[in-house]
Amino acid sequence: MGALSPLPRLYTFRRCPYAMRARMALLQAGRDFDAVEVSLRDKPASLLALSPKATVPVLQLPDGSVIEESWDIMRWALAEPDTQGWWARAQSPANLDLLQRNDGDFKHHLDRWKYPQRYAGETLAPDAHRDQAVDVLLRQLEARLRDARCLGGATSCATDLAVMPFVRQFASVDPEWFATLDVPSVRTWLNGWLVHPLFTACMHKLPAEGVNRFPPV
Ligand SMILES: N[C@@H](CCC(=O)N[C@@H](CS)C(=O)NCC(=O)O)C(=O)O
Repeated sequence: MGALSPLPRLYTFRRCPYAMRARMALLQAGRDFDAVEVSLRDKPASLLALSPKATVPVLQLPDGSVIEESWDIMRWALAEPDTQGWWARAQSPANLDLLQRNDGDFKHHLDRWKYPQRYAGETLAPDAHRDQAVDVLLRQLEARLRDARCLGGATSCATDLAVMPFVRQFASVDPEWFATLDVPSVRTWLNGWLVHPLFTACMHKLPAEGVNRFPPV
């Protein structure tokens, strides 16, 4: 009997939105993978050796190569073969613009609203960051989702997976306030994702130690 070939290994952190998008992409593509749950306060030496910048997620492939950015992990998982078009649909200029807004200005304002103590001394008050976050991303999402069920149109795509964990985080800072915000289509989209099998599967709780097979959907 030949030796079993090793699986890709994902260094991940359950609550990290970048790691969530990578896990959902791997699960959607049906890629089997091992996972290491990383403590961000005590990163394992194996992660630091692979990736000195030491952010999660990081994917180590069986040939030894290392992918250090969540969007690149999504590309690896989804692009070849892209049988269901999840990657292709995410390449439209409008969707790449949403991704850039999400990872850029939205994330900037989200952090300053969610963790005001980390950004004491900034000129804008936390609520002003909250409102900026709405303007830079949620209004665009609302306009898109008013006309289509998801960001891939009728079927989801990598953009849905990439953006959803951050909108979830935004909504959970002050759920009562979010419930009153005039973005009903975004709320419907988010609520659909929160119970989606890909999302619930990606939130599987790994043991704190060791290399563990990540359960498929
Ligand atoms: N651009 C990176 C960002 C990843 C990132 O910033 N992840 C956070 C966790 S959510 C992290 O690892 N931070 C490093 C730390 O907290 O030490 C990606 O897309 O993968």
